[in-house]
Amino acid sequence: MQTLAITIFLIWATITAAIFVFVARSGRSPGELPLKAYKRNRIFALLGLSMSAIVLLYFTLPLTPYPDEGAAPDRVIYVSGKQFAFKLSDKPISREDALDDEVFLSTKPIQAGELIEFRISAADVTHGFCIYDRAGRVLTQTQAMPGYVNRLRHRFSESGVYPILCFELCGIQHYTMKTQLEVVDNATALSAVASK
Ligand SMILES: [Cu+2]
Repeated sequence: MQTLAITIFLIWATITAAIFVFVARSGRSPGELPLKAYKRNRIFALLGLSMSAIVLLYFTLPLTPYPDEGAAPDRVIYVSGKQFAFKLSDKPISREDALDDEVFLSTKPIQAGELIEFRISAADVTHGFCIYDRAGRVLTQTQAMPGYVNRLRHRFSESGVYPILCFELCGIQHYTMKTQLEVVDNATALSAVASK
């Protein structure tokens, strides 16, 4: 993935540098401005860009999280960030509880496949709420901001323990700001209920 990213970056950087060199060189001998050709090219450029934008939107819009927006979530989990910890709860978290180090909150395990809506806020400064998979790849993320509730929807396809890390440099101990989320299979959740 890193190799792909650096390759794409290098290709774009080369194209951008080539355009700069071309423009810088063509500016040396201004000559007569061919007004007719300039106007025609401008229309072609506008049409070309508009068409590319429409095609790009057609292929990428369905990939955004919005198609889930109409559905009611199976579960709502409240999240509050503070320097330097996250609190997750099945009930809304008051500012006092968010700031109190003695108050411990937790959530019931999530079932794989459920549509989860995280309602994320912060008690002091802006933090990031970033869920990783076990391989260390980012699954989804948003900011945790004081005074705002950001909604983040996600469906965990597999059971497991998912690390959550702060994604925003929020202070000197930012790197210690982490928690985790347990996701269980439907079968495991049902047997846990049955054994009670
Ligand atoms: Cu942080």
